[in-house]
Amino acid sequence: MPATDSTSQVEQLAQWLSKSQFVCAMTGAGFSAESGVETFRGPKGLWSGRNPMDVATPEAFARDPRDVWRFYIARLRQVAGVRPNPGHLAMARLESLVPGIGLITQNVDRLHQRAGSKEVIELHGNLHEARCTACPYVGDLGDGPLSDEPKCPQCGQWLRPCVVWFGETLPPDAVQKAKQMAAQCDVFLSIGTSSQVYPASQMAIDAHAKGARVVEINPGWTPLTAHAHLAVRAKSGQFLPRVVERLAQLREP
Ligand code: BJW
Ligand code: ZN
Repeated sequence: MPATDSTSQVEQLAQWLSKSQFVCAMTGAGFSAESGVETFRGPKGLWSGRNPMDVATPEAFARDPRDVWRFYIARLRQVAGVRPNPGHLAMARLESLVPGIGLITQNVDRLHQRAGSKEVIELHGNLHEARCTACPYVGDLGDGPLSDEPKCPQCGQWLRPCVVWFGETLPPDAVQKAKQMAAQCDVFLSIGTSSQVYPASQMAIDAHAKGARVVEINPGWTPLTAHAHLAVRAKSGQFLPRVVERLAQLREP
């Protein structure tokens, strides 16, 4: 029987983690929601009132780079003003409680790193760097570029955010590592993601096919829910710390 109430779900997941050699976690925008970072989809999402194709495609950038930069500068400032939430801290603590962990994120906010997670696979890039559209230059943006016309210090052409837009390929190293991790894990945690964006959405399905237990933590339903061995309808910043605390107890001699 699948666990349904939240205490038995905490126990179930802690038990599975305690028996795992390798755990894979895929996080999405909902993981940072309790830090105050807006999500993408849904009524209060970052994109409500805006068509994603106006800001998250290379075509949009080619059409109106200033508009796209205004969107990303606002995001960068928002992220600079928030902190990792209890979910991020619990994820960092989980590293010391399981033999191996692979943390894959679709988020561009670097909150996992700020919480202390050591190795984070960033599938969709990050908000904190910009790269040149014409030469190999990549630079740190600090807390945000001063203008909405950031240009390359080496060749004078437009810089663009180091994020992955629709229709662009993901960083090949990151995808390769993430796929390897998904293929070898005993438990795959899908947390705070709509599971709508490929190829990130495929990794839980691949892990499932390889025999991993798939666990979703999300207050809402997603296309993954029907495939999950355990679907937890809760906020990650509330649920994950309880699981990690219980796992720590199980680990005590
Ligand atoms: C909580 C919570 C709490 C709330 N606790 N949970 C048809 C047409 C065109 C393209 C395609 C197509 N079919 C497939 C594609 C490919 C496309 C794709 O998947 N599109 C789908 C939308 C259909 N993918 C791509 O283009 C990717 N590239 C690719 O496939 O290359 C090969 C290729 C090339 C050319 C053609 C075809 C293939 C690239 C994808 C790049 C995604 N980029 C973005 C923007 C990044 C930069 C930025 O940040 O601005 O990444 S889009 C956006 O979505 C962002 C996110 O990382 C990503 C996923 O969003 P996420 O994390 O799921 O957030 P939300 O807001 O959607 O959901 C939040 C969830 O949290 C909800 O479920 C809440 O319930 C939950 N939640 N509070 C836990 N407290
Ligand atoms: Zn340049």
